[in-house]
Amino acid sequence: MNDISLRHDWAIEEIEALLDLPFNDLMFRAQSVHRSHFDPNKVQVSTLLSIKTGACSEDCGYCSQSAKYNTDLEKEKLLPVEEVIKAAEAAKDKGATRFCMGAAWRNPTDKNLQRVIEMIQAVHDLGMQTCVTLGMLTGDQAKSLKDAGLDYYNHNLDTSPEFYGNVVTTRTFKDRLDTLKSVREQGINVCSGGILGMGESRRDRASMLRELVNLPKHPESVPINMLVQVEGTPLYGADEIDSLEFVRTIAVARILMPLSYVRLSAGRTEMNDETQALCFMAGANSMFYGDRLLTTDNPDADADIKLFRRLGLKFEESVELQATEAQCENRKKAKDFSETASA
Ligand code: SAM
Ligand code: DTB
Ligand code: SF4
Repeated sequence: MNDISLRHDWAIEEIEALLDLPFNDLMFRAQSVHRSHFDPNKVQVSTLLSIKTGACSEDCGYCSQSAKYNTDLEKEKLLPVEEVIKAAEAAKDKGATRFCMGAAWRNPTDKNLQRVIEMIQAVHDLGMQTCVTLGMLTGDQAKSLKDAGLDYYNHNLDTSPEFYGNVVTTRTFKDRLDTLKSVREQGINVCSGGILGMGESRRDRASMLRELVNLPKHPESVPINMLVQVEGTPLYGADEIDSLEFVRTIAVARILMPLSYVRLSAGRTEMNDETQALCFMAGANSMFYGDRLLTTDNPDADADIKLFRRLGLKFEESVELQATEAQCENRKKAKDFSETASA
């Protein structure tokens, strides 16, 4: 793998041309890119936990957690660290390698951030990769997260800059880019993607992908969510996206960002197995695993295991876990060796 072929100068017309390809040609290109950088039968799995739920000051039109909409959501204050550790242990037992903690905040206060840092350290100590999504961050806050050992920060662009005003008004598209910049400057891995099925056009999808690919460095993780329609939110009742158009967008994300993990994210409960299989064929190699997303349902872990068996897919082991196991093995060998040597 090398960086030489990675481009950051895509024009929207070039991306639209990819989205317009005959389906078979697009899938072939996406598969070829995927296979030259990844094992096509391995999928990285992350489990989500909402660590602070609802009562959010923002007006993101898709979100169950905004205080502005009446969505029947049970609010919850920032969880105690012990509760988060229990959930992370359960996720690890089920095979998740990354634990992703989400908070319904516009931005964290420094006091709240302190507790999140304790959570990050505790989850890291379980041997899992850590990810948090806490809203906008200052440079100093990003630095404290880096110092705490955070692996990934999730902050989505959500949609194209052109469509953005139809979805969110309480923070700007530029605010999002600024947060991504602070995260990147601290050397934290970036997880950033968006949502499809909010009434955007194909050009908007191309434009959102252009924003992601033309960042100074491609995000390491690119979650592609299908809108989960929540009753009470402004986007409830939006025109659903055609499933093949969703697959096309995944394929183009794979072609544009060959070394990134493209995550088939929210919306799997509403997809059939065949659509999900096409997403994996198109180059998605990551997903959320576990019965809950943040506030809405995800397929049961058992259903995902059955699907993986039918498709011959395997969970990717975390690089960290492999390293820990290799270290244990080496330590064991060293111990055995010194014991035989001194006998
Ligand atoms: N409050 C923080 C923020 O907005 O940055 C973090 C949590 S927020 C729930 C994380 C992301 O989840 C959003 O940016 C959006 O892309 C995605 N999301 C939220 N609600 C969704 C829905 N109903 N369907 C699909 N994706 C959704
Ligand atoms: C992302 O792109 N999708 C996740 C995660 N990042 C934080 C969140 C999906 C939320 C779906 C709606 C809900 O469960 O509230
Ligand atoms: Fe709040 Fe995040 Fe939901 Fe927007 S997406 S309303 S910031 S929780």
